[in-house]
Amino acid sequence: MKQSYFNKGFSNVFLINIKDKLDQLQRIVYDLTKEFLIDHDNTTDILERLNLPFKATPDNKLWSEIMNQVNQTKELNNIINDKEIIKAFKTIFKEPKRFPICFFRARFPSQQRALYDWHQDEGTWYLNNQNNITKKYPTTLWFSINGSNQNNSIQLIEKPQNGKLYDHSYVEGQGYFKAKFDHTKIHDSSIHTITTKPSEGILFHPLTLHRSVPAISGDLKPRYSIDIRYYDSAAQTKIKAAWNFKIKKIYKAFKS
Ligand SMILES: O=C(O)CCC(=O)C(=O)O
Ligand SMILES: [Fe+2]
Repeated sequence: MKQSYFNKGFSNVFLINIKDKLDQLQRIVYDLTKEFLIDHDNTTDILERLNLPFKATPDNKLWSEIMNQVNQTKELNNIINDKEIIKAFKTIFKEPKRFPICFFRARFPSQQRALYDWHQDEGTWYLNNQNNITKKYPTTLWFSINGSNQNNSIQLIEKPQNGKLYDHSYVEGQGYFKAKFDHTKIHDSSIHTITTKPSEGILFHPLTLHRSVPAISGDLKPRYSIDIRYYDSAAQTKIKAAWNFKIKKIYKAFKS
């Protein structure tokens, strides 16, 4: 696990055993979405129900409501703080500490705001100058709630983790989620599309380029995941950022 993380920038997909807590969260998500799913038998296995297609594409308002509601639950918080999750981070960190930015994400069919272009997670908060965010360099554990496949998971680009932070541009409705880099330098063979069963996850470095798999039209099946972030409070990390991104950061700090 550790070796793959340091050589490629991400670990293998692995199982995290938090069955009861995951089950509780799955039920919350189902209750919030059941009326929008195709007609179904509500006695089937909860996982089967969580993988049913929607009747139609949820609009922005509905999507935001579901995201916000799940993000406020104690059941989500219980998962993020679970000892099995911390154990996963202990495979790469000495003293894992929770990072403030952790999200439940619903990738809904054709909901554009839920689809992220190539980015490095560090780039998404780099311009934020708050003390609890800056220079922490958290690792992300992308954790699957209802499974994911080649069409709805994430893709990561393999690269040793001592890379550099690219400049990122702002995407409406998302934030600094678009890395500026030379796309011709990326070979198809270095792009990894993951697949997960529910309760499986993958760890990736804050400089690892990744994105949501682009949407295929007509796909009405939801994909639910949590990006859980911890950093190592025992580590002394330094990274190199693109000069123009650095200037943006200085300018922003100066203005505020
Ligand atoms: O879930 C996705 O599609 C993207 C998630 C992501 O970029 C992240 O967890 O950092
Ligand atoms: Fe990300």
